[in-house]
Amino acid sequence: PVSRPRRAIAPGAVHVPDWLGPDEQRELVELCREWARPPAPMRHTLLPGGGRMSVSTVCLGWHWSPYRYTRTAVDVDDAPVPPLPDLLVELGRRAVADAYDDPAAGSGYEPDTALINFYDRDARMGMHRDKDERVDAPIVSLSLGEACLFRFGNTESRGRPYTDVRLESGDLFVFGGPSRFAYHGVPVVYPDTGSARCGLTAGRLNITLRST
Ligand code: AKG
Repeated sequence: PVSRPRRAIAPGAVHVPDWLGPDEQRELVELCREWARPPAPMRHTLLPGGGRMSVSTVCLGWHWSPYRYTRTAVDVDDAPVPPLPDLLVELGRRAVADAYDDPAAGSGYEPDTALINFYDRDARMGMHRDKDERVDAPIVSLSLGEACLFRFGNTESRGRPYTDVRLESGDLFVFGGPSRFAYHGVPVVYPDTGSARCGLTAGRLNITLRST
């Protein structure tokens, strides 16, 4: 297949379609299945207001229990959180270097946490900002499985202006700098868009790398 062109969505926010090849996608899907296992398995995060997130999530490195990071999975039986694998740190560095076309930005990137979200076809993520991590490091996002609508907004409000981007399996999205605190969300996962090529036919996985 012909790769689609890399696109700047906003200052500091870049979409790189087809960034992961099919072999890398399959390897990551397989690893996500391992990471989702006990003792701190993938679960629906409970929000302090009483809500329950529709995505299910597993954390590596540090555990996100809204709205802070902890060393153990405080809301999952206080289980130990697996370390962030070197493979993801290296992938994050390559992602930042490629997205910004800047090898130095890539080698300076030090993620210490991954959040892995699984979306079934009814899952959504409301517009929010990633505010619980360092401001000076970008967020790296990798998509696997079914395609979704990713809404990338502004830093002031959940509303317009925003840009709607279709994220497909293998796509990379990096946002940092002036876009680091932009509101973003996933209003819809497109059903029946998965392919066995990536090892995940139903649902969508999203891996975000972060520096706490
Ligand atoms: C988050 O984990 O904070 C996200 O916004 C995930 C976005 C996505 O699933 O593409």
